[in-house]
Amino acid sequence: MFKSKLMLMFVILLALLTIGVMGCEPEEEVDPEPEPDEEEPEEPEVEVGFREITGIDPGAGIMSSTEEAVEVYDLELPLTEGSDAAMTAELSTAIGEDEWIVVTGWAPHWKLAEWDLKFLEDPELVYGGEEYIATIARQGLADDLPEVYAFLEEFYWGDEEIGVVMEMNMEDDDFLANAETWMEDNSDLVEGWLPDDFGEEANGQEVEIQLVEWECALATSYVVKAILQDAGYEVDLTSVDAGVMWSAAAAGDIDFFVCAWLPGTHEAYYEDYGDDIDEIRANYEGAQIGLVVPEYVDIDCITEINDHILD
Ligand code: PBE
Repeated sequence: MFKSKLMLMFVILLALLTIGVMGCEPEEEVDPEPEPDEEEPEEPEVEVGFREITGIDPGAGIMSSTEEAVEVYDLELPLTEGSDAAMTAELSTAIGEDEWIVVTGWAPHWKLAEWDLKFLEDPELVYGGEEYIATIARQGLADDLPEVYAFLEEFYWGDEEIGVVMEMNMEDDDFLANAETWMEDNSDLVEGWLPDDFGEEANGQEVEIQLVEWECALATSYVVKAILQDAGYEVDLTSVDAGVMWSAAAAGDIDFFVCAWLPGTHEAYYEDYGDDIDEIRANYEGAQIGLVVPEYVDIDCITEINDHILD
């Protein structure tokens, strides 16, 4: 009897000890099994591949280069037409949804600062090499508006400058107000482009400029307009198609434009109109065109596009 009592006490003690020891152990954090209804909703599968090449305005040189690329690389994708603004809107949507997209792209453009993008390698060099952006005038401008011409002979800027203006334009599309702000913030640089007593010959004379609504052209053209207006010129700046712009300068219907892409992108226009215009100078160097995809798109070369075609 006594023995069995002792035995019982021993068992109880052991049990207590065991509970005590267990209680000292750091509590293991066991994740509760997720309740089925608490599970993450399944992400819809992102389709990996392309349905089209998102193009821009049909008059852009990059559109004819891309038609050539479609032939040279036998690309099984249609090239769509649109505009620079529509193309960046589509880029934005696709990137927001991690979808694959391939666009006609170029530098300088704010899209390259806004998103992680890459140019696809172009082993056949369909898109050519480095381009420069030129200021093209009608013949006779040097005689008719010498002061304006003297300014255009100096006007040249780089990534830093055009990048700031494009960024301002991306955030707020009051292009003229942005150009005026930039001009005030960069008065030393602007002064350096201007002949002495700039504006002396202005007297409200009209200056006609055209542009195509590419971001780089908007930035450059509005800065030039702001500078001329500030000096007392009346500036008429209108948006047109690239072909219209080249032919208008050749016909002497406008004074100048600042968004010619040479030697490759506007080569066909140069062949047609080169003899009848005055190429003043490069206003930007180191431009590039090509096919552009977001960095997460898992190809690096145009030749890989056909491996990723969606029906
Ligand atoms: N771009 C921008 C133009 C020139 C400026 C490359 C779209 C073009 O392709 O003609």
